[in-house]
Amino acid sequence: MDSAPNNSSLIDRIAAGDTRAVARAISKVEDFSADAAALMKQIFPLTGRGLVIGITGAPGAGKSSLVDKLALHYRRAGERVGIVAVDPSSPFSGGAILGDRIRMQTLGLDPGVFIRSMATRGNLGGLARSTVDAVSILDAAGYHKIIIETVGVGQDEVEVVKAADVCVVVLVPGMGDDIQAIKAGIMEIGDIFVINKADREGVNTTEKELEALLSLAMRDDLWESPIVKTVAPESKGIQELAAAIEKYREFHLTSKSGAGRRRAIARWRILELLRDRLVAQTLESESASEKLELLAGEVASRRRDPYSAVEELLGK
Ligand SMILES: Nc1nc2c(ncn2[C@@H]2O[C@H](COP(=O)(O)OP(=O)(O)O)[C@@H](O)[C@H]2O)c(=O)[nH]1
Ligand SMILES: [Mg+2]
Repeated sequence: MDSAPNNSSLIDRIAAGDTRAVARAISKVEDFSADAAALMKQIFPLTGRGLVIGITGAPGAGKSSLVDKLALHYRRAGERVGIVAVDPSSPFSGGAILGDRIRMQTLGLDPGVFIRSMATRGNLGGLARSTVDAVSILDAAGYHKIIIETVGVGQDEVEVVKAADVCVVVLVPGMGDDIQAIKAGIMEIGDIFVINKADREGVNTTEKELEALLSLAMRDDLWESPIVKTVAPESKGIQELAAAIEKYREFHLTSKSGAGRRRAIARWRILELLRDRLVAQTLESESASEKLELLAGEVASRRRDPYSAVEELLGK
């Protein structure tokens, strides 16, 4: 069956901002359905207008609360907001966390807000790719601001946030041991740092520690990442956060390093897609999937090494 006419009407509906079409398109990229590649090719020329904001941080840091209030802030300015929550631990789309469900109920009633949870399906991975594709679909649908919420733990999530136009790292007072983890990975990717739960004790100490850390690391683009203190449930600091995001957007668009970053993101997207494609192609047939299971058993029981297992899969 020819899927092109289907796609073109779907594209038209996405371009017109039809939320049901948007939801269907995102399901297609999540499921890696046969016509997803054709769809994304048509989506591409419609993208590049919205601002993509990545928000990351430890579980419980207040990311969802911040997204909630930030989205409200943008809605008051008349902007449409798309939200993509990446939760690799949740096998359900819809999000299993109570706070997220409440958020979905309040914001979700607003037709100017689109909320979607992404979760890994099966063992083929592809979460990073499908998330970035979902962002493109929302961009094509004319959402002015697209916010990605991810837990800053896995490599995939860090990559996804790196693919945003602006990366916001959320911390809380009294980080203690956390600061080590932060140094290790997430620190370099923050364009803006938020100390949320600023109503708690230790906020000044944390700010000083963070300032000290940031002063050690000079960025290539010479941007000095600001620190914004927030109390999300009370909407405190949201205005300042939005202003910092806007300031970075202006800086990013005008600086030379902005072009370099866009190129790095483009390269990452191509590689990610290539990786997904090759894995999918290699494991396409049922016999290959069975073979994977067989090989996994052999490697686990040390009868075989993983390198020759890969050669076996590729060589069929
Ligand atoms: N005291 C205080 N609690 C907060 C603040 N922001 C969020 N919380 C609470 O912290 C918990 C986790 O928030 P949530 O937004 O779900 O965090 P997430 O896991 O990072 O998305 C919830 O109970 C929030 O109500 C804050 O600024 N101050
Ligand atoms: Mg959350």
